[in-house]
Amino acid sequence: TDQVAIVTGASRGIGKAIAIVLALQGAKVVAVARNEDELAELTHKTKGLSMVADVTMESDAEQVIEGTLLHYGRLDILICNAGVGSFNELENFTSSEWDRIFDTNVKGTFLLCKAAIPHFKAQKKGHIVGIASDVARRTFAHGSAYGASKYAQDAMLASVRKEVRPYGIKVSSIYPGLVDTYFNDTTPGSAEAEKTHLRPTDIAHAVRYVLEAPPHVVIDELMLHPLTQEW
Ligand code: NJP
Repeated sequence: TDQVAIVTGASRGIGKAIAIVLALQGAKVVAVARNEDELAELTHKTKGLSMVADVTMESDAEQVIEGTLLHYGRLDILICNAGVGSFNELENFTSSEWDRIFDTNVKGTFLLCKAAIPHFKAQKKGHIVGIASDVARRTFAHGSAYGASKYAQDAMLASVRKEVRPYGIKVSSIYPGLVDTYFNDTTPGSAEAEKTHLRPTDIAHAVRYVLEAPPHVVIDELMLHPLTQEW
């Protein structure tokens, strides 16, 4: 397809894999993140566009949507993937770490959707894909900040799904289990993770599947886990 897709958090991990898989499918990919060098390396592969932007900033979010429309003249798909997490007992979280997690995961998704939806409504077409988490559906010790942010992001997108459906706009949420990325300052590629984690490309193929649903079908939710993960 020649669809235009914005992928946030595309410099590494899951977002990078999504950007590459969509580009291989023929999409024009707009890769968004803060790290300019990693983005440049990616767009060399995707032959798409990259935009240095911080999803927690309203002006950046607006510029991503406007810049995409200026460059390609259209926008079909928004993948809200940028996200951060860290894990601790509640009383050990600093207020600023709490804010960083919520600003990125919740507000970042809000700001990108807010900027894109008027455009999707005007064209009576569009697809928002949120990379949520299985922890939007379960709780665990040390997950108060991250888990609460993912429940919030999930609830927001579930509400938005009902708001935009009358305009022919799809909202799909993907709930991965453990994925081998740079998340929470880890380094992918360890022998242990190979046995216990999904790969970023597993999530990218789930995104591709969701996007390929026929026009009259919307896949609202898709959860996937490594076979070895208990949850
Ligand atoms: O993490 P990582 P993942 N503005 O650290 C970007 C969810 N998830 O791929 O800005 C713009 O490798 C950052 O780029 P940069 C998770 O909650 C994961 O695992 O240059 N971009 C980088 O490209 C998250 O929603 C697992 O630093 C910002 C990317 O985000 C999504 O998957 C399990 C940004 C993070 O890459 C991708 O995470 C699960 C900002 N303010 C859900 N802040 C898992 N890994 O196990 C960060 O269920 N980024």
